[in-house]
Amino acid sequence: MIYPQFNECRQYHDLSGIWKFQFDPNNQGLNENWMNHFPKSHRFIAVPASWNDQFEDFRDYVDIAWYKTQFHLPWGYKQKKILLRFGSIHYFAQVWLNGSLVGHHEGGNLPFQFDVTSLVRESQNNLVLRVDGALSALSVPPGNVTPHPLDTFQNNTYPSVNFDFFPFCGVQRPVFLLAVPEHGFIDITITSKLLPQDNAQVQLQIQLDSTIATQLDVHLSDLEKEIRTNIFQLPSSTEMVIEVPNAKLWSPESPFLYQLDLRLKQDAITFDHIQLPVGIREIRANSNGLFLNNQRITLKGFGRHEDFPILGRGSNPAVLIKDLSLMKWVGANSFRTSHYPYSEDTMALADKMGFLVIDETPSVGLFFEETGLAARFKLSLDFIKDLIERDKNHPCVFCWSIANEPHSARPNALHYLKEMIAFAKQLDSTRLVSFASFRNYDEEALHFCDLICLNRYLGWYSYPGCLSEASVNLSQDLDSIFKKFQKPILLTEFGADALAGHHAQPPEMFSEEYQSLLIAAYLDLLNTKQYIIGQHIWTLCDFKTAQAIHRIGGLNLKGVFTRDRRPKLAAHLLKKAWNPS
Ligand code: BDP
Repeated sequence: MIYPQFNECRQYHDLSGIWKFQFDPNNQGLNENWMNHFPKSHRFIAVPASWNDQFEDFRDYVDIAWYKTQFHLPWGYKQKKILLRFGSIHYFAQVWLNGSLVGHHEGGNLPFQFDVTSLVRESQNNLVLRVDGALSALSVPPGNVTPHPLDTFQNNTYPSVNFDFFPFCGVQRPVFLLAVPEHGFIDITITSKLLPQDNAQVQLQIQLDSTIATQLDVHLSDLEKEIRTNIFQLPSSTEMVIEVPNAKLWSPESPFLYQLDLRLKQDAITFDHIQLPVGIREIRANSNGLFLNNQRITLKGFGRHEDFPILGRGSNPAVLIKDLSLMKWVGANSFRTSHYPYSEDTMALADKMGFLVIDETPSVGLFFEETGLAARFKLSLDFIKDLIERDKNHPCVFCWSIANEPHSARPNALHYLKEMIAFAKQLDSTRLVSFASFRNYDEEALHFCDLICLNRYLGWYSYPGCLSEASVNLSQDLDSIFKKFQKPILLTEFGADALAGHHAQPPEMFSEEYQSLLIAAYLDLLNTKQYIIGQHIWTLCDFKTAQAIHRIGGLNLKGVFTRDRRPKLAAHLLKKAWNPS
């Protein structure tokens, strides 16, 4: 799916703003034909943003709600193919345009689009959505599931979820009306390869509808030459290699992006045009470490959440800039999109600002066996495919994470994890594949990963308050895992809750001092181990969770910044540790 472009051939119109909105706790809307007669008693809602924090009375509501907006077809869109594109709706969406059902989509964090050319009118278009936020044993992530005795964590939360973040619902990313050429580019895959003597290749796989095209022009910025191809020789799927002498490589320190322009022409007139940034870089991992462009690199960064007061999980450019700037300020060069795909803006900005990203699917809290396994497995594969299709051209993505902390003690888990990892590798052989594990050296699925990602909470959930015992045990734990699997290890999570402004001497749990000391102790230990390729602190900022006995104020306080992005002591410590003068 090509990200919306704005040029002489493709346009988009952002439908974000204030929409009409109606909660539907009794599931009346379908019977009462709300797609044609939206209730007069409706309230108003901001799009994009989760619905939970916009009102005083429905914060914990994770069920059905309806949205409505109206739009006119912008000038110039009439002769084009018209698509409606949704960046993300959580969790299940049904879409009606002018009373006709256009389609539906399951899954809260990936884009989907529908061709509405035959339904759209020049004016007064009514767009209505029915959004069901409920999670179940059949959804990914699952929710409202009774914990299994083999599960380490027995979640008892309100709302009931199988993970540790608030199940925000609604239209959480922008809705675009797109005008695209009727015939044109369908998909582009860009890969790059380093060659000796600073040369490189950019490889393109282009899928197009060549019905009316007579010529394809390819241009990579900074290179003198334009590649021109006679389209009659091209099948609808074609490959092409661009030689790049003295290539400028992409890295977090120097995130150089070439610009690729692809133009489809009919009799010398351009009728489709795609522009994409291209970062040339190569990544590999082995027991000696992680290598970017043949140089060993150490990852410093965070697990994060898309989370902010009032917006919930709604995307907002200012919050995004703030978060990536805070990470640069601290000296980070990497983050993981824990525990779901982040906005497309996030990925584009990570390319530009220089972050190496572990791109994670929404498969968090996955369990194996019991009700709905087939449905969860199918969805997990669908989401791997959709994520790779969406993000495959981003140089920032170096690793796909197919799950966070799957409950893999159950007998069936190994088979399913193996299949999921193999599927990701089959779709993309140019990147690493892994998942974040909370288990020990008995996690047999680590055999299938290119890189071992571990989440560890010694000094917090185990050895609470006891940092030296935590360090000793962590050290043994890591050594035994490396000994068994002989693969590089990244600590994808470690940290401690700290209530901002709460201090203690001697340090104790929940104080800023204890959080800093725990992080410092981990960094000291990790820096002594050659097989450790990096450190991701859990987390960048405090974030909202479901209510639970261990979540004061419905917040996970492991942020080194508060939820409103103010630094705790640990942020200053990291800044020193990651920017040695
Ligand atoms: C880890 C989970 C993460 C939680 C964290 C915690 O991966 O989502 O927020 O624990 O408890 O196990 O803080």
